[in-house]
Order: sequence, then C-alpha cells, then structure tokens
Amino acid sequence: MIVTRRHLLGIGTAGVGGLLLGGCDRLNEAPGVRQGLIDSEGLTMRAQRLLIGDALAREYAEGDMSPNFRSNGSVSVESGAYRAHLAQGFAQWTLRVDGLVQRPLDLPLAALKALPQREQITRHDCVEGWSAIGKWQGPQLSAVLARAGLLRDARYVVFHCADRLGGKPYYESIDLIDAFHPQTILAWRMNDQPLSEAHGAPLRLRVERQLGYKQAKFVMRIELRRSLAGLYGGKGGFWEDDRDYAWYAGI
Ligand SMILES: Nc1nc2c(c(=O)[nH]1)N[C@H]1C(S)=C(S)[C@@H](COP(=O)(O)O)O[C@H]1N2
Ligand SMILES: [Mo]
Repeated sequence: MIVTRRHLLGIGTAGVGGLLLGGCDRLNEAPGVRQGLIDSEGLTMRAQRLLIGDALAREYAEGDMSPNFRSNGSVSVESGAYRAHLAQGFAQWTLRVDGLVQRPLDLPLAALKALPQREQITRHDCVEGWSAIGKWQGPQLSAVLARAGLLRDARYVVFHCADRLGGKPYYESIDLIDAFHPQTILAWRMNDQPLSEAHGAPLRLRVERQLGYKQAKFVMRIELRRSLAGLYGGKGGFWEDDRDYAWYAGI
C-alpha cells in the first residue's frame, strides 16, 4: 500500500484531527482495495494506484486555460426547491453531510467559503472524447469530513446531486483514498466566477485523478457509507449503474 497514514496526514491546511485517524488507519482494509486484486476493474484501480501513488494530477498555468469549457450531462435542474435556491443566489441553501459521521452537518455556502481554499487549474477529460482546462476553487473535501468526523465503519463518500437523468437521480461516490487526496475539493468557483448552473451550481466535486463523470455537479448531500450495496443500482454512480462505466475512473 503506497498511501500511508503519514501521507494522508501531510495534506496540510485542512487540520485533519484525531477523529480521522481511525479512517486513515483502515484504508488498507477498505473493501475496494482488498477486492482490487480479484476483479478486473479492481486490478486496473490497483495498478493505477501503484503507479501514481499519492501523486498529484497535473496542474496547469493560467495561459493554458481553455477559452471555452463546455458543459455536459445535466446543464440545468428542474426541481422547484433548486430553482428557488438558484433565484436567491443560494443564500438559504445548505450542504447536508450525514451517514456514518459523528456530527451531521448543514453547511451554508458561506461556511464552505470560510474554510481554507484550494485553487487548481486542471484538465477535465470526458469519456465522450473531449477535454478542457479550467480553474477550480473551494475547500478540500478533507476539511469538511474533518468537521463532521468519520465513524469507524465509513468507507465511501457518496455525492447526492439535485438533477435527474432519464428519471433517475444523479449520484457518484469515491473511496477514502480519493476523499483525502489534497486535490479533491468541493468547488464553488470556476474560472474566477461562482459556478454557473450549467457547470453545477452551487457546488461540485473535483476529484482530479478521475474522469469527467465522477465530477458530480449540483451536490446537495454528502453521505458517508460502509458499502455501496443497496444504494440505487449498487454500483456507486449513475453511469456505473446505467452503462456499466467503471467505478474507479482513473485517468
Ligand atoms: N449532477 C451531475 N453531475 C455530472 C453530470 C451530470 O449529468 N449530472 N455529468 C458528468 C459528466 S459526464 C461530465 S463530462 C461533467 C461535465 O461537467 P461540465 O458540465 O462542467 O463540463 O460533469 C459530470 N457530472
Ligand atoms: Mo463526461
């Protein structure tokens, strides 16, 4: 195992406290990691993780930013509650953090903006065959998880989104290794502007070492779970359930 507890604790600004030590100690035992040796998707994940270790995704310079960053998948959200929040600039909106946590949270956008911020210029790669380089800003997911405090059994972080595709809710999930990676942020700002609706306002995930469909937009709720079984189709994400896309979509 390449990601050690020391690496995870070395991630800096988020003030990862003792509460998280339990979670980090148990990364080696995470079911996805162990099963990784026996199924082919897991083999890919394991191989990619061995190669990249805790490496950072490449970061670019301002001059590399794409003049046009297209939007894809849902570009708007129908729900009345969402439209009301959008109309108010998300002033009354809160991010729910719950499941296997010590302290369920309802975080206003202002609280997310008040956390230490990370800014990164990265390349987004969509499986449909396009890429774009953009600038993202927001708190590290690790900082939010540190506030909530993980319970012992927490293994996966699930992102519940406001939109539906073909009548089904969009959702995504990652494991704790990616959740505590320093470039995994909850972005509320893109290219120096608040996120537009098309790009996932008010908040989206950036998990930079994975493909576009993992970058959940319109994140309303973050749920800590022991397992992905029993959640929608059980494969950990909308496209994973619908089209059998890989759950670990390493680039
Ligand atoms: N909630 C939600 N998140 C989503 C999608 C979506 O349809 N709904 N599409 C995904 C896909 S396939 C891609 S490529 C990116 C597109 O992000 P963008 O619209 O900011 O370019 O968002 C991802 N996250
Ligand atoms: Mo995509």
